[in-house]
Amino acid sequence: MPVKRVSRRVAIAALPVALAAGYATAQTVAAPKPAAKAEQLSPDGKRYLAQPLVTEIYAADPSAHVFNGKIYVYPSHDVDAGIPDDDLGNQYAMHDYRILSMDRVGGPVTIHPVAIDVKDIPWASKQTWAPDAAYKNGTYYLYMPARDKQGVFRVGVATSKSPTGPFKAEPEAIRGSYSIDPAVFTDADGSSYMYFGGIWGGQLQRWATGTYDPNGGDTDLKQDDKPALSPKVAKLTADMKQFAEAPRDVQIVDAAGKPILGGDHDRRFFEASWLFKRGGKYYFTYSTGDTHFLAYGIGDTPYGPFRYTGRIMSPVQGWTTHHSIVAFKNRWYLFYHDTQLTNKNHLRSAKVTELFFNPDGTIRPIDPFVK
Ligand code: FUB
Repeated sequence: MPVKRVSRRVAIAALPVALAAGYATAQTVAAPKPAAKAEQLSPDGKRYLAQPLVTEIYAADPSAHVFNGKIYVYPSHDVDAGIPDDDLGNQYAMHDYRILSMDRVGGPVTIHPVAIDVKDIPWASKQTWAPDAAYKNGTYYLYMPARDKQGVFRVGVATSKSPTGPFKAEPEAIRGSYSIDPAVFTDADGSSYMYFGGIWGGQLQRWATGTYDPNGGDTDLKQDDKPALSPKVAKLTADMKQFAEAPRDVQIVDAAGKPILGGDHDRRFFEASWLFKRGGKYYFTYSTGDTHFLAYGIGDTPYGPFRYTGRIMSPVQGWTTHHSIVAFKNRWYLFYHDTQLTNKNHLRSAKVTELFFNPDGTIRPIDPFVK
């Protein structure tokens, strides 16, 4: 999640003072109130559709799940390490995870204490990026991408008896894991699958040949007339801690069944995989990265192929766009982030809005700004 081709960088606002603080205990904060009129406008004069879930910390890449009748959001915990923007994403210098929970959308949100810090992840060195979580047989699993000691992104797992941690990390990253943005989906038969990958700062292009090539930085840029680099999927072992198979390509195809090409930046996969099931169909959703769309394809199995179907959300404020989609009390919700509070690409706030489907199962696209 680098900053090449930044097209919408905007002025820097003052940071809320409370944001630097960590909390030793959980903190419940009031439901987001409508901000003052001036605050509701983006730097280019647009009015935000939703307000940040919390303003006490920065929370990005929100992976939402329903556990025990509540919504738990597993975000990246954005911090400002004072690192200037670069193409490798070093400015995204997160080092721990804080979990959010709520009894209802629009109600108070609890910010839980640090669930795990990078210093307690034996294999990791830095950059705890977009996580996801899962539950099985009384245990909660936190899936965490981070750079290993050699600087290569891997995905590891940590466990807890509580959805909010503290989590204990496995000593090693998941064998055969690489790149970023894990999303774990559990099907009705109890099988769980991890979707992952992200190009550019997420290093997926360095794995194009199947092994890590530290000089493989431009692979995706040579793909214009070839199938785009694919996100990956692997079934998880019964204990949820390893891949049960070698990762496979997630195929995203056009209406004719042909792979989306690398040059098709409006539709090709960049990062931020998510998968949900509705009406017997599997929806693979993702970010197109440099074109800033949340997009989706629909398939008949968890492995795909997924036929590109359209956009979920048009560009938010900020360079990155990332999301999750969850059903709760007979409604569907899109969790996403933007940079409303800071105008800095690496200091983001999680938001939520309701998601609606058309009778044919397609998604009604969302504009993050109110007209
Ligand atoms: O938060 C760091 C990275 O930014 C994530 O891994 C990407 O999906 C992007 O949101």
